[in-house]
Amino acid sequence: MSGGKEEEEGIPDNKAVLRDALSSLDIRGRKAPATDEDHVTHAFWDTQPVPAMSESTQDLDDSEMGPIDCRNAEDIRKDPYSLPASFQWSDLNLDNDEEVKELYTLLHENYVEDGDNMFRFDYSPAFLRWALSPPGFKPEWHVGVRVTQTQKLVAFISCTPALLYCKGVRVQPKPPQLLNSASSSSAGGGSGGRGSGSSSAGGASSGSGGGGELQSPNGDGDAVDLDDAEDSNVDGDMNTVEVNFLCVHKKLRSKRLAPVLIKEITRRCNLCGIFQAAYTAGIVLPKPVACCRYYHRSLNPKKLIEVGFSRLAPRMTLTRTIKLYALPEQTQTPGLRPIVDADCEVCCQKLNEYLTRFALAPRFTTAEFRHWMLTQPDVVYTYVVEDPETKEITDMVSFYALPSSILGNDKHTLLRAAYCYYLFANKTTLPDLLNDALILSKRLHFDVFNALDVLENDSFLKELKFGIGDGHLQYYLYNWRCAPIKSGDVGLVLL
Ligand code: MYA
Repeated sequence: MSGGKEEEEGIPDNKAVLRDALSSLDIRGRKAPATDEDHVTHAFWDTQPVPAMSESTQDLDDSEMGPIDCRNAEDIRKDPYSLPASFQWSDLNLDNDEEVKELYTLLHENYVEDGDNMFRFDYSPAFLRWALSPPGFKPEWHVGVRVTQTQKLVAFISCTPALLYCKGVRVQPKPPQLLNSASSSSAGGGSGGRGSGSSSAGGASSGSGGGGELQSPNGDGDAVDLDDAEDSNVDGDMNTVEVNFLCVHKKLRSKRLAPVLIKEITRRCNLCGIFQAAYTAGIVLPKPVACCRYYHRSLNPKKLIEVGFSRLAPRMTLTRTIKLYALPEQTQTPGLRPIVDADCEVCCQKLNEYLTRFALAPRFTTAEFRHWMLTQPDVVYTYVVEDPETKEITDMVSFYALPSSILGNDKHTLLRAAYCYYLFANKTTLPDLLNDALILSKRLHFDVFNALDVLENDSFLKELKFGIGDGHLQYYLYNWRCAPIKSGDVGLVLL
């Protein structure tokens, strides 16, 4: 290792690494060349239990849906994957403020940027602690990589437990008796080879399984037993995880560190009997289960234009634009108020019930609901509508706070964005409910309100003057084969 800036930063000084990082950054800054994605090879993903890009999943019926690769926790390697020399694994303890700060700094400097490298997500320390510590979380699922000599945190991946349903079927490993009779497909889990395909798929939805500790999936593609959801995770016994915050320091990019992180977290989940996962990414990998779009509603158009987030529409002046996006001071729905702890049980039931309408959606226990929905300033905000006469909670809307650093702007450094999270509306119309969410976010000084075209969000986007974003968000399921899902049938929102 030589002296200079890199050493001060605690990262080995390696010109080739730096050159790789810069060239890959350069590429990320531009649109990917037009290419037939079906024929791109993926040295890592082609070894994983995910459908190949070339695999046609369009016509899969529900009986063919299910795990791609079936293994037992006992067959999983006990030792961590090897890291390149001079790096070591390091689980982050998020009870420790210093370690949260380290994660914050890694992501603040190296996490997701837009295609033009103008904005970078700036998840706050409080947000990260919230996002990574729901009921049933495991510290060993906060996987860090440090430079051994300096102990600098240079890479990270995490997952949190979740209960997910896909087309009425619980996303989980194949029940034991089906597993025993499964074909000898042994791919995935990071050790190479692809599952043999339909021979091992479909077990979970056959309706013939069940027994043992794994509950029989509800294979009717219709109603879902919510008691099942309640029971399943009281003690953290979840069957799926949501993977997030994969990040490699810019100076260590393109060195195939990401596959090692993914294999290691997969191994750790497999050892807990978890073989399926959900994740989202801006890029196309084998193989998206759904492709969603972000929409943006200007709250502070002047600032959004100044920082290059939006442009003045043709023939529009700034004054007219400000007027176009102006909102009332006060919310309009009678009975709208912040959620309180006592609302959680009934709201959780109503949200779970609402989520059964969607092909891919989670179910929450009351404890999880409390964690994810109770308002924490600058992290997450939830409001309910209480009928002024009956006192019944009829509707709920929530949004989370995810600012972005503004890169290279002299006047502004932070873009304050609210993101639409979970909601249900039994009485108020979605446009009315979301209009109030816009008013509340404006009052909380957010600059923009973002929403995906998931859930029934499509029903308010146009009316409330959302504009379509330029990126896509791909949804993925690991080790789960199923037909593609339309964005409006997605009921899952990842942070
Ligand atoms: S999405 C957010 C991802 N993070 C960022 O975009 C932050 C900025 N970028 C970076 O930090 C790096 O560029 C990353 C890649 C770390 C993304 N998801 O090490 P490499 C594949 C999955 O040389 P680097 C989120 O957090 C790529 O196709 N794979 O590349 C969800 C190639 O494989 P292949 C990705 O640029 C994460 C290989 O990595 C992604 O230095 C879900 C290249 O590796 C990506 N976003 O580092 C993870 N980007 O050759 C999957 C690149 O095959 C979870 N790659 O094409 C799977 C389930 C695990 C649990 C299972 C439990 C049962």
